[in-house]
Amino acid sequence: SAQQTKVLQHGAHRVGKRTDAEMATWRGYGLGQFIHWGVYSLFGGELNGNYYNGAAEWIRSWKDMPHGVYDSAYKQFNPASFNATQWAKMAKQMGVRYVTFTTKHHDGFCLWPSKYTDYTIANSPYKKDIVKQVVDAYSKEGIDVYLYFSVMDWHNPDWRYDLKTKEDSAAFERFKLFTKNQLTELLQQYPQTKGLWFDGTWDNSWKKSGAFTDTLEQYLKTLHPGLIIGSRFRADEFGNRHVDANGVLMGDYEQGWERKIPKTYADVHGNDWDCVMTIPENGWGYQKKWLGHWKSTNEILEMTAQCVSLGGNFVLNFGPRADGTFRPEEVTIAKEAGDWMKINSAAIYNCEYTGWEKQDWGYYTKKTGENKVYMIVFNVPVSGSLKIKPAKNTLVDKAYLLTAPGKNLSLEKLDYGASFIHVSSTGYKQPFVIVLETKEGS
Ligand code: JFZ
Repeated sequence: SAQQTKVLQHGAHRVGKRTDAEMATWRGYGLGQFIHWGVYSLFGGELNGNYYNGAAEWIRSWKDMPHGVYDSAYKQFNPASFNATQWAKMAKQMGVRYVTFTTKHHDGFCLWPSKYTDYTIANSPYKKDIVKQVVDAYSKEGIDVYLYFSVMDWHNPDWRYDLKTKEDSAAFERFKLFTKNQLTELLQQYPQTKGLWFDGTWDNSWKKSGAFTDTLEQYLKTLHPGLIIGSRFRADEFGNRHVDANGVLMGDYEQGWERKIPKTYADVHGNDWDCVMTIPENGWGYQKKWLGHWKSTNEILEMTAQCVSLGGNFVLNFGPRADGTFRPEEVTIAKEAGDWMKINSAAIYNCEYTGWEKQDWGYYTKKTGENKVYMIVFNVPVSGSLKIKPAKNTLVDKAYLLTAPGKNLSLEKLDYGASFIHVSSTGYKQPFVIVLETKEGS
C-alpha cells in the first residue's frame, strides 16, 4: 500500500484478532454488566441540595465540591445492605456473561485493601474487601470478572497530568511504580480475573510513557497468561492511543465504543470490540436524579442485538447506591432483559457477524461454527413480510420461530436470491427471534 509503515518499538505487537481460547470466550459473551461503585455513590450527584450536572462519579471535580469534604467521605462508606451474592444472582438472572467492576475510579479510593495506599476500604467503617466479594460471588455464578482500574488518581500526590519539570518526572516515576504495584497486587489477590479494563489514560503524562505502558502490559500478561486488556491502556512511543502510528490497534479489543454503537461492520476495522452503555444518557456512578431520557428494556435489547450483529459485545452499566442496593429502575431492566434472554439468548451467546445484507426488520446474528443464522426482529412491517437475502453461496434450508422449533415458516422465493418470511403484522410487544438453518449452495 501507499501508506508508510513506521518501525515502532512500542506499537501494536499483533495485527488482527487474538486467536486463543480466552479471547474466543470473550468474543462469545454477547452481554455484559458494568458496575460503578465507590465514594461518589454516597453523593449521588448531589451536595447540600444542589445537583451536579456532570457524571455523578466525577463529582469530586465539581467547583462546588470542597476536596476536603469528598476526600473524607469514605469515613461514611459503610454499605450495610451490600450482598455480593445477590448482585451476582441478579446479573445471572439478567443473562450477562461478564462483569467489569470498578476497583479504583479517578478519585483513587480502592475497594480492595491495597497495601500501597491508606485510601482504601480497609480504612472505611465497612473494612471488608469488596473486590474479593465481587470476584468470588460472580465467579461462583459462572460470570467472568474484569477489573476496572483508573490510572489517573486524584488522591495520589505523585499523579501528574503532564511532565513539565524534573520534579514532575520524579513524581511520575514513583506513580508508575505505584500503578505497577497495585496492578500486580490485584492480579495476585484475585487470580480468577479474566482481564483489566483501564481508564484515565488520556493525559500527557501517560502518553509520554509509551515504553513504560508497553512493558507494563507485557509484564501483566506474563503474570497472568490469557489476560485481556483493551485498547484504552497504553500509548506507542509517539503518544498515539488506541491505534499506533501505523493505524494498528494496540490491545486485545477496541475500547473506544463508549455510549455509541458502530453503524456498519466496516466501522469496526476487523477488530474485536465491545460497547459500554449507561441507562440514562450519561453518568456511571449512582445519581439520585436521572435527568433526560432513560433507556427502556426494549431499547437495551436492541442495542445488544445490534452490537452482537456487528461482532461486538454489549455491556450495560449499573450504579448501585452507597448502601449496596440497586435502584428500582435498574432492577426492573435487569429482570426484563433477563426474562427475554431466558427465551432468546441463543441469538446472543457465541454469535457473530453474518455478512448478510442488513434489513429494516432488525438484526442478523450467526452462531459461531454452526450453520444457523438468527433474525432478531424488532420492526415488523405493516405487510408482515420480512425480507431476507443470504450472503453469496448460502441457502436457507428452513426457518422457524426460536420458540417453535419443528414448526417451519414458509419461505417465499423472490428475485436476486431474496425471500420473504411472512408473519403476523401486529401485536408484538417485544423483539422475537426466527432461526434460519442454512447450507452451502446458490
Ligand atoms: C470514563 C470515566 O471518566 C467515566 O467516569 C466512566 O468510568 C467511563 C466508563 O469512562 O469516561 C470516558 C472515557 C473515555 C471516553 C469518554 C468518557 N471516550 O473515549 O470517549
